[in-house]
Amino acid sequence: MNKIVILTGAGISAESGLGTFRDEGGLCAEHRIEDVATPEGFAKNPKLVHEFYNKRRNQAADVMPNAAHAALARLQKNYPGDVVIVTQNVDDLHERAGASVLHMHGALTGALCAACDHRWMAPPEMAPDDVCPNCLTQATRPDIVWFGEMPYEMDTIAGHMSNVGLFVSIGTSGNVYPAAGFVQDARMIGAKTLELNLEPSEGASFFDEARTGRASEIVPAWVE
Ligand code: BV8
Repeated sequence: MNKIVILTGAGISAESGLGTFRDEGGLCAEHRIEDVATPEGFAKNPKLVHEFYNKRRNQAADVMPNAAHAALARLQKNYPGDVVIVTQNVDDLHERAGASVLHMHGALTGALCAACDHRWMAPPEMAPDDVCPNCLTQATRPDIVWFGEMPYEMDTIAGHMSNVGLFVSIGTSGNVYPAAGFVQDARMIGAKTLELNLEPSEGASFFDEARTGRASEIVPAWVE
């Protein structure tokens, strides 16, 4: 019971300039989730989905990690092996701040072949007629976990959660499962739970403590 497990969502990257999903004018306002973040949507219109992720991949490459990403990387360095960061985000801002992170919903920097499961670094622009460098099939897709697909790293996450002493949720609305259920798993084994968010999330009532504010302010304050 000695691990700090931190779950982050789109809100931690908002102040770096990346859109969240459900806030005013967010990604959900631009596209229906069914059209751009499901396997069915990709099958129906792979060009639209590639364009959606190409735009986000290039936006993420153009922005910088903020003070919240930096504070979590510092915390991880100060407590080697005891601070686990699990992110729902598909940007690479945690890594670029120097943290190691588990991407449970995949990553914009990844490309995947649906035919042979080969993974490689995604080019800035992906297109439906791209060919897998391994099996040469035109079955490439962004290495992203869409709705209805099994999130990545679930066994590793469960292993860390079985030793969690403090669960911290940062910048997530608590709408998407199984991530939104982690706080209840933490409570079940007696961990302390803390929410750091701009406003109370859907799961706010499950947290022992909640601090509201902008991540770039309240996360460094909490880490210090
Ligand atoms: C699965 C990749 C099973 C795509 C994403 C149980 C109950 C109900 C539904 C389900 C359930 N179990 C499964 C489901 C279905 C579904 C689901 O949860 N649906 C919801 C909508 C009801 N879940 C799934 O399909 C998952 N798969 O369970 O598979 C299975 C089992 C066996 C075999 C096969 C399958 C897969 C879910 C993953 C979907 N992919 N992302 C992409 O990124 O394009 S989810 C997507 O939403 C992103 O990852 C995003 O991170 C995530 C969550 O959103 P948030 O990060 O919370 O962002 P949001 O905008 O909502 O909130 C931002 C927050 O930040 C706000 O609270 C705001 O106040 C705050 N904020 C804003 N600015 C700041 C700030 N905070 C601090 N500072 C600021 N400056």
